[in-house]
Amino acid sequence: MKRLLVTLALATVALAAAACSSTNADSDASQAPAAPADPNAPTIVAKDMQFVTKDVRVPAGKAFQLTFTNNDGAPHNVAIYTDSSASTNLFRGEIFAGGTKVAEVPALAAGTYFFRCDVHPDMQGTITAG
Ligand SMILES: [Cu+2]
Repeated sequence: MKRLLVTLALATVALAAAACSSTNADSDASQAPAAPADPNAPTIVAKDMQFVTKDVRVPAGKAFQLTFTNNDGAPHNVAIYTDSSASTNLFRGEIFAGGTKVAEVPALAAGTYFFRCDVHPDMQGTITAG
């Protein structure tokens, strides 16, 4: 009797685990890319004259591929500066309207940086390298 209970308990755990993992797989596939899965290849999205992605994390001291998707008909880019004064530029992405482009961004030392659209400086976000 005791053995049967243990078996039942194990089976229940296994079923729960299976249900859990399949749920996770479904939600991963359907959810919006709020947080990029791969920090080495972050994605920034612009829509309705603002960045949908306002916080980006990248590895420190390592060049990374930045995917920029512009869902607007208006031209945007992603330009990275040391801080919000935008006086020292570290990377300037191509300005384009409607579409996706991938750019290679040079390594950033650990810290927090500022990014904006150079065409519309009110479009802003933060990049954290760590
Ligand atoms: Cu813009």
